[in-house]
Amino acid sequence: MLDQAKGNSPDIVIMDGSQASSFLRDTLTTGGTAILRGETADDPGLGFAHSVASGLSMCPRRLESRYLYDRQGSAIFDRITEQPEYYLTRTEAGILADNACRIREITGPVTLVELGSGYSLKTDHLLRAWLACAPSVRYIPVDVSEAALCEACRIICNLHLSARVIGVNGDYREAFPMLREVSPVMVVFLGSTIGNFEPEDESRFLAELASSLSPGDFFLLGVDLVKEQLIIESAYNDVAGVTADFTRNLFARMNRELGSDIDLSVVEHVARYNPLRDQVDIHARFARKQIVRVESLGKSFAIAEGEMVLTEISRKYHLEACVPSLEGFGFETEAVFTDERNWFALILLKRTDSLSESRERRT
Ligand code: SAH
Ligand code: AVI
Repeated sequence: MLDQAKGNSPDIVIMDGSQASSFLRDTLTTGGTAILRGETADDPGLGFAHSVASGLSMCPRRLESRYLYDRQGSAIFDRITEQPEYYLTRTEAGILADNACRIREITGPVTLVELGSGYSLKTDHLLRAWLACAPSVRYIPVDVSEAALCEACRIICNLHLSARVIGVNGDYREAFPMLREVSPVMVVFLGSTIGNFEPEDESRFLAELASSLSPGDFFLLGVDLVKEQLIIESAYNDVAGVTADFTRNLFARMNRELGSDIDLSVVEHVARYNPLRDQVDIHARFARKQIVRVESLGKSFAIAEGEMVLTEISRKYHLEACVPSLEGFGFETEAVFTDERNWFALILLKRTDSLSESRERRT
């Protein structure tokens, strides 16, 4: 649940390559909070328009999941995390609460960079562990959702007056060139958000991350583990219908930003677990034919009755395969923390001295 702490909104600064690093250094030493707006931040409409047009031209059609998170989408996701069926957030928060101090012992006083931070609610366990050992903490949350990022920065700075917080509004990769500047660092990627990548995108992401980190830097990764099908499928089909609202919001966003004119009552949420691929496939099923317009591009797409449009995948992991695979990208495992049911894992990795050896092992 979001904290309603009152306070000023952080300043928004438009980021431009070289300026970003001096701005980063200054703000991290003087304190306070600000948001850097990256090149991949969502401009009103255009990036989204091209992504939708490209996704609806595919066969089968599929949309990019990053666009699920506008102001409304982030707020709906926050409600998903409170649903009784959605065990992921609760379980990971428990692991963090139990192990944040141990993680800080291993890493020392590194800067925290969090990818896909959302409202940064679980991160508070880490921030508190860092502040229990030192008077200040440097925290850089990175998220495409400007609304969630601003809210997170505002709440953290009100709760922890000595925290130095710079939000980066844009794609995860926007933060990669900064990692050398702020090393020693721990990149934090929670929530099993890595599971929303296709396998080849995940590999590209891990390779780029490893080569952007300096030897000795840390990576803390949350992954949802393979378990009974019914438990996983229920998490994506909550009885209150909040996950269905989340899927539908992508089309509501198309109406708001692209003039798509979709009848939202025909958009059904379908989430099924595929045990052969260890992944949940989330589709929007169109109960009736629709013409979807993308006004700014002058394009229209006819979606047939019964057609399914893929909006998201959520992959689940086997620890025995996942840990060696991560090591193949140039990490060594420092610790693995799980809950008592083994439903979720937090893996603490350290960038090795050289990437070439691990590349050889991977190929
Ligand atoms: N880490 C939080 C939020 C997870 S939801 C938690 O564990 O609860 C996924 C978050 O990643 C959202 O806030 C979304 O806006 C962000 N996100 C999704 N795709 C992204 C991308 N390509 N680049 C940056 N942020 C992204
Ligand atoms: C952010 N991500 C890890 C969530 C998940 O579980 O895959 C997104 C989500 N989609 C529907 N429910 C939750």
